[in-house]
Amino acid sequence: MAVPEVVSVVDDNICAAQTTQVISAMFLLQRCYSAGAGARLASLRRLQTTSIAYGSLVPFKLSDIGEGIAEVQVKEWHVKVGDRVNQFDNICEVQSDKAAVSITSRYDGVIKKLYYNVDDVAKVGQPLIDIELDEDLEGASTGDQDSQASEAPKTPAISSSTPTGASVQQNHTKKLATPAVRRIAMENKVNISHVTGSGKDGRVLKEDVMRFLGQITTAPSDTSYTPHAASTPSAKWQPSALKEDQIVPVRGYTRAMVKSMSEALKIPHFGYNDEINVDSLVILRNQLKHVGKERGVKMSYMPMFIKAASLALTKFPMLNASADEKFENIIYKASHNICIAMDTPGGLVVPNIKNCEQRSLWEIAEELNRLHEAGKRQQISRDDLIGGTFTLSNIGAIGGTYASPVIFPPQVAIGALGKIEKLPRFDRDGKVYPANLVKVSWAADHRVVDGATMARFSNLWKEYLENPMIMLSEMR
Ligand code: CAO
Repeated sequence: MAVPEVVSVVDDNICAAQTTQVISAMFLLQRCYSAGAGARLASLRRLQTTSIAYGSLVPFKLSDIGEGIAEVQVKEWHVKVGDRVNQFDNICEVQSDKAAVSITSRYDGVIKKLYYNVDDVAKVGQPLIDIELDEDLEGASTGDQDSQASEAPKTPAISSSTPTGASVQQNHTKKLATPAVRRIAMENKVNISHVTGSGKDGRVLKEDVMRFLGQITTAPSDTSYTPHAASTPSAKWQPSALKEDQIVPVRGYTRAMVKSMSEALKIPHFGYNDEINVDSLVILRNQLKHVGKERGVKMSYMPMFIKAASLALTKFPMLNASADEKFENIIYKASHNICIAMDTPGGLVVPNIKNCEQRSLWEIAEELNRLHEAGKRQQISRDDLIGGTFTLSNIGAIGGTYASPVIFPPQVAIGALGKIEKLPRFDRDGKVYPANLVKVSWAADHRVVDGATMARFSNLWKEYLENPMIMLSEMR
């Protein structure tokens, strides 16, 4: 059972971002507008920028997308040679080993060349397309990454017929926004200084302007990235037998799995299994399920497994821990950020529910519902993916009894749950009855956790689940 690290990536080219690509712009800004970078970029603009004249051919490069990613796979082109594109138009979908991302144009012009075919690997820093520009771009660079990422303060000329023209122009220079966003604001006669920016350092994004205009009603998406349904083998699976060998490049989530699971294999795993009688839990869950319907919260067994784990972790902090790089210190984490292995249309994703130690069952259920829905739409935010401290994998939602879960580095423990099933067991009077049972398979890093500790932790977790009253009595 593999639980790969899956984190989001973004692309600088999404400077002219679509509504759903806000985070891309935010990441860009984070890099471009950090204190030191600002001055550096300003000087870069002065020294390196060129005025690109109407009809100039601009290579549109794949900028640094962070997270140490050097290449991406081109999944789909939305344009072909000869197509006219405007800023914000979707150019293509790319997939790194961590996430799928849309690339949008930051220029108006005509596509002159596509450098890659679908499924080719595109290198960061290399051109994706050539665009023949519609107009002069004072201050635009011919593809230099920093200049491209920098914000040339090219405020469009304001018509004197605009009543507030002068003040608008003045205010426009105060707010952080890309030229493209400024242009949208200007075209819609929006004073950008009146728009609340949801980007880094209050930067105004396209969606902020659209929200200001009432064209969208969603709240600013703070950390969401724009993943798209990654094409997985299951999505393309054809039930016909292969007539010849097929070569499938290792891409997307599989690549992330290769990395994190290779890392995980350095960990000496200790396994421990047990059986939990969930008769009482089944009754409790059925009751809460009905309450949940009224509250609009789906209460499955998972929130109970999670809360019980958090309560048990309070007494066994060494299982909610990670070692430092040289393995000289073990850090016991105060927060119980419990990761949930999630089967999504894009593959396995492992978001975490933050601070489970402070959350009620309902709050955990709400978070799980939110993540589950986001997972189905491939819209789990980066924040939800980072900072996990312990993992539970409910493979039993699909089937199975026991598993051999693989620790999700740098964590030190993981538990996998099998399917809850009715099996004959003895009651206290020695009579056979149909018991509700679930098997748990734990794995722990044997450098940090010994077998006895794992067993004691599991016993406590089991006690909470077999006697939910004890669990409830220990909740704050
Ligand atoms: N045994 C029996 N029934 C189960 C169950 C289990 N282990 N887990 C879930 N169910 C039931 C739920 O209670 C729910 O029942 P109702 O329809 O009566 O409410 C139903 O199955 C559907 O549950 P769910 O899957 O929608 O919700 P969940 O909160 O239990 O689980 C999630 C959410 C995301 C953990 C799960 O959907 C999932 O993706 N599991 C797969 C994890 C995985 O792939 N692990 C492998 C990782 S390594 O490659």
